[in-house]
Amino acid sequence: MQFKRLNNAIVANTHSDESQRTPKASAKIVHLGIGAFHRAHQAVYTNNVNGLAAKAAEDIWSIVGVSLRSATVRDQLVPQNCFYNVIESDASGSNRFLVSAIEDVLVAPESPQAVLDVMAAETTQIVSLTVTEKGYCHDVVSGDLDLQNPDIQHDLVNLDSPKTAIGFIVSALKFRRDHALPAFTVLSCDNLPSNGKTLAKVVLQFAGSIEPALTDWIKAQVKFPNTMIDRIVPATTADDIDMFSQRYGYHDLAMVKTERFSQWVIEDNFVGKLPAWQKVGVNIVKDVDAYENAKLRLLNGAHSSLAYVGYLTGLDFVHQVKENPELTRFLTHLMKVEIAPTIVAPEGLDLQKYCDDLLQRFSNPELHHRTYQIAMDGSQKVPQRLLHTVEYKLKNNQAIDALSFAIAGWLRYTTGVNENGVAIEVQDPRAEQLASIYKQHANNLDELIDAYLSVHSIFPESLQSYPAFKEKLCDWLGIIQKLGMKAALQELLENINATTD
Ligand code: CS2
Repeated sequence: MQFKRLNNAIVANTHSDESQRTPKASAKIVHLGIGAFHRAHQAVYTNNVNGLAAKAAEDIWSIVGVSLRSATVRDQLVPQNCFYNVIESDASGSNRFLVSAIEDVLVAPESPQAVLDVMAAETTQIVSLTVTEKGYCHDVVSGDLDLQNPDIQHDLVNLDSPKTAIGFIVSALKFRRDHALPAFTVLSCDNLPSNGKTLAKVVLQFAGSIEPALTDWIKAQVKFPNTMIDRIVPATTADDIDMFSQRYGYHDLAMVKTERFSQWVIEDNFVGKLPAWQKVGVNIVKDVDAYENAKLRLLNGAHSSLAYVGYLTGLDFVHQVKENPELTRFLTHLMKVEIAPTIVAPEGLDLQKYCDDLLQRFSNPELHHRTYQIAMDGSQKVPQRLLHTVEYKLKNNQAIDALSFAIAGWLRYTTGVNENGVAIEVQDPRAEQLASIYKQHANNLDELIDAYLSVHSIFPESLQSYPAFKEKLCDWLGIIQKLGMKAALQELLENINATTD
């Protein structure tokens, strides 16, 4: 692949690049939520399939990315012909490569019809999503579509100009049904338990609200495979772009940085064609649950825990957390002693080694992965990342000190003020609700925890039958508030030692 430097931008200069991609592409993926994660993960696998296609009789696939909100990614990618670099690194160094699988980027609020047109086109075989937990517009505990969500209410009466991923999917599927076109596969790539099943539930509830017969067609024709996706992809910063341009001589506004590790496990449950992903390292299996459980509880559970505890001890980056001996002891105990025994490992996976590998991945100094980035949207993440594990432990009469410490750390974070009295900008759809609970009950810890636990779209009602959970949260939140996070962590570690000695 050759480039020329033009207007200080990265621009592919050969006809062969273009002819290798778009004109020959016989099938399309429409991807909703074209952020850094998609560009460093699914788009890379598809790009690798296209690389094979030159040698084997594989189809060339192209991706049409959709931004559901802002025009930023389109404005970065389209002037570069949608080409961009991925920089992979670990402790041994880094390398870069170019991705050319994306054909175009559409900005949904500018033209919802253009998005619907490409989703309705028969060449589109797969509609995939990385829209984060809150993009599913559901109650994370019950899994039900949130009919009070204003965007869902809008979409239910404006199917020709939807705002949400759910609205777009149902509208495009309805068009296909009405025009006797085949359905597409809907591929969730977000960190939700049984993400395909979760998505199917909200799509069917939405469809049922507009036309019950449509739900029957979707049930019969559409597939929603579950997936486990894994790659740590921090948000690209202006410094990353500058460093890249100094190192390689190209100003690539759409570059993404990531680790070398990458994993994708997909349930074998498709309608229509799929790229030859299994030839480029994707594991297509009968059942994804065990992989997803291990990843969500161990990687994401540890990530959220280290984000809150690390942020409140003044650490900005994940690798700094890993450099701190106390925090590492906390994490190791949390993962190996409290979380791992709740998981039935997928065949061939040694959970203790998996934990060691994760701790190693967290120590990657090249990534500059912000604790603040992971701390976002806790109300949407904590239930599946930590509370499912807590419930399992309580049912089995097992200790939950590190788990409840992490959850107390999250609650402390949502008060919106750090230990120096400086405001934290808590980015979470429930930030206001959690802050107002704190304001109302700040002087009475017992009442405060009761008020948090009564938010059943975060804390399942079933947790109320275990008084030990409330006691632990009261203990640890009280200690964190009284002593500060660092000293509270010391106390936790002494406590853990005393119980495991
Ligand atoms: C992280 C994830 O931001 C977060 O909440 O825990 O994005 C994590 O980096 C990925 O799931 C890793 O696969």
